[in-house]
Amino acid sequence: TSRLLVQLAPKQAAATIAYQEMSKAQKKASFEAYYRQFADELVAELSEFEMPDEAVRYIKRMIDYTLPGGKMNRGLSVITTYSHLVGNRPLTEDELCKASVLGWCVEWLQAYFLVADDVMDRSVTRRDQPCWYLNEDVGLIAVNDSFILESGVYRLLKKHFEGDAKYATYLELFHEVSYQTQLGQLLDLRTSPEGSGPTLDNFSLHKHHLVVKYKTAFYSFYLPVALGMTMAGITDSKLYDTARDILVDMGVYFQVQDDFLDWWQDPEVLGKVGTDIQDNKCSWPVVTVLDKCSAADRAVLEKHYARDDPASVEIVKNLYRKYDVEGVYNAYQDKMIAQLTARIAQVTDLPPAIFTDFLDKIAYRQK
Ligand code: GPP
Ligand code: MG
Ligand code: MG
Ligand code: MG
Repeated sequence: TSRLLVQLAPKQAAATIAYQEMSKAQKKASFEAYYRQFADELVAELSEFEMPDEAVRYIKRMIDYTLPGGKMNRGLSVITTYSHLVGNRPLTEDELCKASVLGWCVEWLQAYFLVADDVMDRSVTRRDQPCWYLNEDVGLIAVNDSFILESGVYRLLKKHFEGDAKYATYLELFHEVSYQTQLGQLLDLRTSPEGSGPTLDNFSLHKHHLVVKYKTAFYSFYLPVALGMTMAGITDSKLYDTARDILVDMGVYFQVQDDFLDWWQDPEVLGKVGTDIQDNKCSWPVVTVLDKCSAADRAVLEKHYARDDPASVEIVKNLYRKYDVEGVYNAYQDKMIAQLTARIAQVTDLPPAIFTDFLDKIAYRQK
């Protein structure tokens, strides 16, 4: 710590920070401090858009409500990736700032998705508080707010990278990954049409894999690493392919966890109330049961899945217990972690720690 403080002290000189030597809490605190700076930058420039005070206050309140409070794994991974790629030497203040901009852009993108997703999923809570759209004066304005959050990504990129040789690559990455996520969200929603009752014939492990690969894996896992790689000056597309192959599968594992925790975990711990059963989602527990259940139990699911009624939800959960979804899940986790670890061990052209760090953050997670 003393070394860190000494290095941070002289503001004029290129201050250096041994990022890998910082504790988890220090990394988080540093990243959070940048949040205030970037949020304030976005709020400050609203005057250039002739926004009245009331609108400025609304936007500030909206971003302060929807951005902080998450685990920030995605954002932090940009910095970790970059740090590994430069050989874990101390980062300059400029490098740390740039990597933090990119990290917060991922968090801004995520806030945009989550605000919109909670409207579409009719969710109730997120990160231990009511979903943004449920605020009394918000409602469907949240749709436009999600667009404003998306624009935050491009405002921050413009402010910090316009003129930078990598600016176009950053833009391209955010555009590509956003489109993939929107396509995944389309599959998610079309596989669980509202008011139709269950659509079990559309559900399968294969369909589930496709949905989660697109709606979650690219933006949550590939994007942060690809940004760190771009910032480090990597241009060889083969290296991006290597990273994508591993990270997409890690992202699928992550969304399987999300689906499992949706019914299994205490909402107090999870910070959100699960709605997948009521929402007719093609989620991992239901496709796992469908894969092996009797015709009679399939008929029970036909009757009780996708019903917004606590008794029906309980009947579905009892089937999850009957078919030992928890046991299947535990075995799945062991298998995925072993497989990913083995694949990471074979990576020779990128620092394997990029991937092991990310995997360590999510392995056996409880929330
Ligand atoms: C998570 O699915 C998927 C997203 C957040 C992508 C949303 C994409 C858009 C284009 C809006 P989920 O609904 O299972 O997440 P959670 O359980 O956190 O609600
Ligand atoms: Mg949701
Ligand atoms: Mg959703
Ligand atoms: Mg979910």
